[in-house]
Amino acid sequence: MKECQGSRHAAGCRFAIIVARFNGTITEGLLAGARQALAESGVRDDDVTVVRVPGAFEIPVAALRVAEMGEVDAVICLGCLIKGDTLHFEYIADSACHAIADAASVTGIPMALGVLTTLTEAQAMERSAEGPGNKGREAALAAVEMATLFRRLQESVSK
Ligand code: DLZ
Repeated sequence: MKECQGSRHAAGCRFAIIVARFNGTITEGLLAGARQALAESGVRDDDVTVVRVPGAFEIPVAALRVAEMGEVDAVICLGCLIKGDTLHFEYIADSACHAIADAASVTGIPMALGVLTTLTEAQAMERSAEGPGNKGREAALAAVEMATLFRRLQESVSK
């Protein structure tokens, strides 16, 4: 029997990070956490492409386009939606999350979801602060695991 799982070491893997500019203070914190986690996983800076988009709504189409180019092992999606007084939050959160999942399914490229959906700015600040609870970091680690899993899977089944 063969078993296969990803690793924490992703040297040689290539990643794209799609980051929304909306709620920029928060998303820059997520980006810093993601970049740090990739560096700790042995990923070279040259193997990381950061793509900036206006808001969370634009993340999926950018993720899809990058994945379709076939040059990355995984895509990390970073954004921040904070609940306001209108229904915008629900619409954007729902469509962004579904479309990111669809983009991953259609392309077969793993996409890590690092889009915060919080009730308050304080909750978003907490989840984008430096440290182990940073959700950009968590998303990057998931991307590392999936990227390395898929590379190993390729080796394992082609033996
Ligand atoms: C319009 C909007 C609103 C109200 N809230 C957010 C938000 O909390 N987080 C976010 O990333 N983007 C927000 N946007 C912008 C939309 O994502 C999108 O960029 C615009 O509707 C233009 O398509």
